[in-house]
Amino acid sequence: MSTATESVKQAFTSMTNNAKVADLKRNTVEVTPSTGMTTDHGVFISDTDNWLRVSDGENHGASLLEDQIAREKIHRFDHERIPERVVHARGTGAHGYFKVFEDSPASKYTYAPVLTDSSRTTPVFVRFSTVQGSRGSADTVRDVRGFAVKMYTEEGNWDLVGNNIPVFFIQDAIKFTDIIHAVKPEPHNEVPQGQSAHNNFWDFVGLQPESAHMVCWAMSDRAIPRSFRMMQGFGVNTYTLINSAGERFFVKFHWQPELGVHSLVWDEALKLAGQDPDFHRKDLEEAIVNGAPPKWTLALQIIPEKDEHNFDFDILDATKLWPVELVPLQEIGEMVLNKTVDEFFPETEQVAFCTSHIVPGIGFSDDPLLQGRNFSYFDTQITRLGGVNWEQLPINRPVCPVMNHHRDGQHQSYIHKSPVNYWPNRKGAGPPVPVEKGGYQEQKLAGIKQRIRTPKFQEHFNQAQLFVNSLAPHERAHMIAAFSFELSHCDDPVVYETYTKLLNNIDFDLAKEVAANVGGIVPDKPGRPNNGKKSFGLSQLDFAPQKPTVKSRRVAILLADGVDASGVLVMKAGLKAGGAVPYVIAPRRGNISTSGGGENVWADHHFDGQRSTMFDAIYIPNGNELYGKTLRANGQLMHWILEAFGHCKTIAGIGEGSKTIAFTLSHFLTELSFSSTDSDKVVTSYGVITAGSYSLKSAATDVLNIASG
Ligand code: HDE
Repeated sequence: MSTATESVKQAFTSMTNNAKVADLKRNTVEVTPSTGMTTDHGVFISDTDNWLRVSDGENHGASLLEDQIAREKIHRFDHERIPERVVHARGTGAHGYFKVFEDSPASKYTYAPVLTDSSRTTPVFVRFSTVQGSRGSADTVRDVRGFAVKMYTEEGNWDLVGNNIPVFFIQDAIKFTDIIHAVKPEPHNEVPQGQSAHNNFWDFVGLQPESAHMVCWAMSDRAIPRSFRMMQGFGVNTYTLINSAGERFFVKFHWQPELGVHSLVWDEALKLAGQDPDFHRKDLEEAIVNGAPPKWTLALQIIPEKDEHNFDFDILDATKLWPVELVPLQEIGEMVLNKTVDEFFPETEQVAFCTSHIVPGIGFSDDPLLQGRNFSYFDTQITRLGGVNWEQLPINRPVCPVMNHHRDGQHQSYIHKSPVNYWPNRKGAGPPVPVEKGGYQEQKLAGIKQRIRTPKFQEHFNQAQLFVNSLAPHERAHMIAAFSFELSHCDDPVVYETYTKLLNNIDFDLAKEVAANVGGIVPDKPGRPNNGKKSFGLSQLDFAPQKPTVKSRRVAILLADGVDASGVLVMKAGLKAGGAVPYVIAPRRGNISTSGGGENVWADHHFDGQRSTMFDAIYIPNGNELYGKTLRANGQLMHWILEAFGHCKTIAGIGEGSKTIAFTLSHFLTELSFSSTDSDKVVTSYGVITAGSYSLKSAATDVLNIASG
């Protein structure tokens, strides 16, 4: 998919001044053609194609087990796979950096240099993921997205392991096994893959109302992002910060994408899952190698310790967000992802995050979900990465020194030069010794040991209503469709009836519509009154990019023999100048003849090799009369136009191109009239409003400006 050459990629990579990337070089093997092939113990190999066997030269005899070369090759292959992550198995990652703004207010709240020192550039590695599916599942399924950030700070690694949704399904970590068992493929037949649309998930969430708020987010457009680059990230859990005066604050972390928040529409997501299961993975790589590195602003929500109980929800409850009207966002720095990985397995697969990895100046809260997570992440790596030394793996090791008395274990790769491996020891002050001010000091503990949930943890619907009330009409329509799709996939009436009943506690009209669609019991009165509240930042429309841009947007230029070459070249150059990624698509891949006998145009793909779903916009240039006729006789091309129109994408054309668009749309959508068939005019369409329409409209304007310029 990538249009950039390897040299562009390398040039870009070498621009990256990144301490972690430099550190990884210690383990990076430059594979050169002149390097002779060896076994793992370094002996040269002269034949890797034929197993050593007994033969008289004419007849094959037995293959010999003594052939170390053959045995090693097969051994190594037999053990290539490691367990996939028990959740978030499917993902992709990139390197980058985090930098604090010069006017960051963070030093009021923390002494952590990573959040306060604007002279620093902190290397990061970020892994985005889906939750439910296996490693090979599709990218565009309806699911929560993981947003895990590892910051290699000078004080040690800080892992902010977040999601693209600000709340979670459960309040207490002890329920994690249950929610994950319920959402994962069912145990008797391992169905479905990459979906929550099945009995067990809806059975569980119907009986566990604390999940109501998060379920609404998961049924919203947030769960089908257009790109990892166009979604927010949230730490979700409540952490703490401590400043140099010893004052403590509760904090929530937010990543705000520069490109705004955009989603696919469901039909696109479904089709892409088959047409291009790696759509998000490739999108991230394509943006980075084409010089459009994604960027996020890090913002904090801060609550002073003394105000902990001043809210009608518990600020330690991960099923609740902190409305920005009550706790405003404070922007403190930005993160840029500007380098793809060199090899997927040692970097993206072996990277291991732990919520318990924090640095001095940042602390935990008593959030019961976070407390459980702090146990789980370290623990799960032991199975997944084969032992306790997984923090020594190149991608996981800090860029600052690591020094302690931990020893041995499987895959120990450090050699410690010391006669003692315990503390205290007779060497007295000899290293390593505990230092005066280390991490993990600022813990607050109170209370009596009990298995309880406090009263505020028992209210589950207020914020679900807040979320639903805040959605734009099209977002609400998408949510109704999503609930209806999912519950239609549950064939047990107990399941869909229970859930539609629960929905009535959130929104009467929503519950009525969904129940009617899926065969639930349609309620005749609300389950509880609607609180009527709304909040900023819950609708995606609140995240229009500050500067609308076509940067990194994929544009398909559809054409056929007889096209006007200059129209194609001008448009391509204009799009490239704007940072967009144009592809030429024609009835066949290869040279396409142009009108007037000019230079041929190269088509990157044929009409059936790609689909409109893979692009943000389509453009059809002008050409000669025969060209126009050819276009209008091509059913596949019409499908491109109609499908893109149905997905509310920008469609533009000039001359015969514009005629073709108008012909197709008015032919198939007879209730719509397109007045502009004038061959000098540009025709555009973005149909009815849906998610992402803001950006698509802006993209349309930009494309047209470029085209007309
Ligand atoms: Fe995770 N989660 N989680 N989770 N989670 C894992 O750790 C867990 C939760 C999140 O790209 C596992 O290394 C528990 C919330 C991400 O490698 C595991 C609980 C949030 C990733 C685990 C939660 C997340 C994981 C599996 C409830 C959003 C992928 C593999 C108390 C803030 C990280 C691994 C990557 C991965 C446990 C809930 C985000 C099993 C027990 C809430 C992004 O340790």
